[in-house]
Amino acid sequence: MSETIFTKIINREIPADIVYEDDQALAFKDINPQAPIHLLIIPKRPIATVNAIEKSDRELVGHLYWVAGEIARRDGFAEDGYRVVMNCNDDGGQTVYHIHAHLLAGKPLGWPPY
Ligand code: DGP
Repeated sequence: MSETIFTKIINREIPADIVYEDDQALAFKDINPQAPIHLLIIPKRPIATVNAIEKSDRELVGHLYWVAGEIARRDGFAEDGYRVVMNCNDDGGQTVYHIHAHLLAGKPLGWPPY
């Protein structure tokens, strides 16, 4: 797949406000926040869309959800609550083709999201 801006963030070629990193994942603040807390959690190994997640990727994708909970517990908003969501393709609102979990928190979030 072609490289996206998120690969440049992983490689520190462009700056980002990184809040978590381990061997498999990176989390950083969204440049256009939609909530008081809006983080993006990405795998270091790029996968273009949710459609491209393979069976062998299940542990990696599950890890992104574990990272979300870990950040929420660490930063003290786990009990208040939060949302973790991945957008897929045009109708899902995806603009960067390297899967990312949006972690939104810091206020009561509306549902449905339109
Ligand atoms: P989505 O629309 O689901 O593909 O979300 C992509 C998000 O990525 C969007 O909320 C804005 C964010 N974003 C795009 N470019 C950058 C960037 O260069 N830095 C950061 N921190 N976020 C970015």
